[in-house]
Amino acid sequence: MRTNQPKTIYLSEYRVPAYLVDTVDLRFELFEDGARVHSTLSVRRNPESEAGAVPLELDGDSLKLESVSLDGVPLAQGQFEDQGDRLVVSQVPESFELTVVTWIEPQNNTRLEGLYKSSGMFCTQCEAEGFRCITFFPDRPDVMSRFRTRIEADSKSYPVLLSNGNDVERGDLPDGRHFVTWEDPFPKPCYLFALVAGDLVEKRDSFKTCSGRDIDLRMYVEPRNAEKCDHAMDSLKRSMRWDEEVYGREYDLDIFMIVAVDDFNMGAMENKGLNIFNSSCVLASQETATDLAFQRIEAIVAHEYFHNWSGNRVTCRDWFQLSLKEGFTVFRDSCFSADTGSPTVKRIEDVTLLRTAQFAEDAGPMAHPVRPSSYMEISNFYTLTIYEKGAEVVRMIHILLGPEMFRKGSDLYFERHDGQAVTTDDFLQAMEDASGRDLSQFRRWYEQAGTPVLEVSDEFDANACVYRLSIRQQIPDTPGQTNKQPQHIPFALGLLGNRGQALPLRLVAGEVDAPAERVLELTETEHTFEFHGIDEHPVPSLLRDFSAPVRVRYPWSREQLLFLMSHDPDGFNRWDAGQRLAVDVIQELVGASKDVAVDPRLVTAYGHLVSDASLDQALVAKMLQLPSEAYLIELADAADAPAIHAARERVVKHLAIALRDELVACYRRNAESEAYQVTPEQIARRSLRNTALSWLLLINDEEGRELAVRQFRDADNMTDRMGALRALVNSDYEDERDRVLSEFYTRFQDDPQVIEQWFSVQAASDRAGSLPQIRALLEHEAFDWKNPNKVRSVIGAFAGQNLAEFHRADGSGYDFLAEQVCRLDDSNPQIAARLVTPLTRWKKFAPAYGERMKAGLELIRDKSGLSRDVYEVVHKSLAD
Ligand code: B3K
Ligand code: ZN
Repeated sequence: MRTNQPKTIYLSEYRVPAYLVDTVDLRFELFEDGARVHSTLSVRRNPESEAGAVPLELDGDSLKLESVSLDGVPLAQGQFEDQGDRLVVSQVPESFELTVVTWIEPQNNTRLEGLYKSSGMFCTQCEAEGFRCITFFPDRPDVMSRFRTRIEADSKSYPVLLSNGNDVERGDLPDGRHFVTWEDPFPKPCYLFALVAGDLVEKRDSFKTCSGRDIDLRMYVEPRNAEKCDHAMDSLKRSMRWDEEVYGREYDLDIFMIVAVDDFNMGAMENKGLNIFNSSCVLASQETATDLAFQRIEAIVAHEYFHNWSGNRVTCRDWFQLSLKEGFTVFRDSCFSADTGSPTVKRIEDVTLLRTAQFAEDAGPMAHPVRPSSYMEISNFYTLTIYEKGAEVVRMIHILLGPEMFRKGSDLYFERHDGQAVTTDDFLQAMEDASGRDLSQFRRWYEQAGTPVLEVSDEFDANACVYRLSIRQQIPDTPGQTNKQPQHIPFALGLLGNRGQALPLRLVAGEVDAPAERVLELTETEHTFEFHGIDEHPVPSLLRDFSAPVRVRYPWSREQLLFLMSHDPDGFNRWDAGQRLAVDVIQELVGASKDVAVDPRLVTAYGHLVSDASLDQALVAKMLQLPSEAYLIELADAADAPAIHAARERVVKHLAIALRDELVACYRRNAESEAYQVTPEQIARRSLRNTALSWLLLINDEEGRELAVRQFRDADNMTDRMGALRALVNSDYEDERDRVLSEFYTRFQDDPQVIEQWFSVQAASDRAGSLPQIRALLEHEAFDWKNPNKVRSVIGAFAGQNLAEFHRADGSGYDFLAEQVCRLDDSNPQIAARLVTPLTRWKKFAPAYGERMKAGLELIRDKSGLSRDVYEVVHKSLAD
């Protein structure tokens, strides 16, 4: 057991850097057995620091120091101290040049932080603290420097040598080697540094900016992926245009490059002018990528591109401010996706993720504010709270200020802070200054963790024609935070009359031209609003378009929900009413005897959705997806995952039996005839037919089986092929399951991104993903422990989606996960720490499960040499 507890870092201890680095001159000598990094820094004392003539301290991690010199003079032992994670030079002048030479071993770097090798190429990942694995440096985002980078490598194996900025020099060297020098004119923090060296093909395109400059767009991929770049390139150009039109932001360098890398810890990275992507988040073709993948790629390409302004030109002062760039950029990419596809569907997808996973995080042991005040390992704080809740917080500012004032605020923010490293407070200040609005109470969204709960009650006074709505907010305690103050919440609502008509919302009697929708601003613990001139008991449509990241409690009757499902003019709330109804019906059946019937009204409502082709099919496709098991668990008090799984499956089967003919008709109506395109209409059609298929297979329908087998064989795109595969894998047709799985593997075995999907469709299935089957997948020839995507597609999918199997009463799923986390902790702590997440939720489950989950955490806790990443997650989860 580890005795050395990792240190906690506090926001309150932030001090400006004692030294600044104006320029960095790097020279990389890349070899097969390692790399030598020569780094020359021009350093000067920070005039804003009160520290004075203190020793210079540079961060380092896993470096072999070869030499240090100051102003060209080698330092002798005693003039500097190599403390492993720190290089200290005790006597330094006010300004000087420091040259440090280090030796590193990218080929043995399995953590995938710093410089490492992936399928034969060199690449980097420096955010948050990876640059210190390359050379000694003040590795903090408020030190911004101009970088010049020379890369030297073997010409044959590494013909392509890339770094940030513009290539200013290239040439040959002795022994079949060559070099390229890159210069980035924009000062940047070292976390945005990037280097790539490999044998890659280049795909080129160009973009003319709003001011008429031509930008060279380049994608670099392995030769076998050359045909999978079009969608990302197209998404990039659309993002560039959108950021000009919506935010007035023009691209700044002359080149923009994207590189695809197979081994990557996350989705992608916004390095200045040289974005590096996980292959699965950038490569796509009709035959190999699903609609979901196409959409994800578009969103991630946009996200990384948008960071060029929200993140790179204006960056974070320290890592507590991470949501400054991440929340804002997620908000930006989400608006971009809404503008290019269906806004309602995009909103539904965002809210589904938020309510399922972020709310769970907010209610768990790792809950933290959007601007945390402490951490042990910053990699653990790239969370749904920082990203998704952070985006919701920016979205609320957009709602409160309105689009014009918001744009004024963002213009001011970019203009005021261009080239600076700033805080979330600076962002809010710019929004306040531009709009004249007071956001002081709103700041609590950044400071208080936990999901606010709004208890809504109402009464109708028929005599006075007044409808009263009372809203009480309460923010639950979270680790280290109690007695929270009320937050400033924009609450959008409408009222519907009993014919479905929208009622005018008169806040004072006799108000003329009252709107049918209002955004109420909640600032107190309790408010009561009176709506006048209402002559019937209305049905409230609350929190329209999910105007705030909160839980709303209101005692809707099933009749009211059915009514809202078909009448609410707010598409999001129509969907949400359907979800609430389905949740209510499923919850009633959890652990109940077979005598408790499935509410027939659900069948009627779903029958209408399946059959009425005049409805918005994109919305219908979403409405037909029943609430996920993960969401049902999140809503439960003492969750019993297998019982929830059984109840949910019972409802789907009931619907499928009752609507069998309608499902077949829906399938046939949505059969594809036109050429494949990723449009909202086509996506909806494919989604509908594949939902119909999966329901039919769940009830062992013979016609369904035939349709699925035919679709699997004949599909001209991965969405349909995968839809059929998934339906068959999750059916009781065992022979077909095995046959299609092996046919699929044979066909796509050379494509790692497709094989990831093949792994996860099995690992997420209660039919194909029992524990022995999961163990067999880990032994499969295509499985690779060093590849995070493979690890996620088997272990992550099992523990995150195959909930009935993972939560087996004997605890074997938990022990299995603990075992894999311990194994991965030695090679890749970031991935290991992520995989622990399902176990951290142990308090959410019925004690019989929770206690065993806790035992799994204890197994991990007792492993020797635990990484800081896993240490933090496990210890916080076990704390009382
Ligand atoms: N900024 C990166 C995330 C880096 C994560 C480091 N552990 C990707 C993004 O959010 O755009
Ligand atoms: Zn980001």
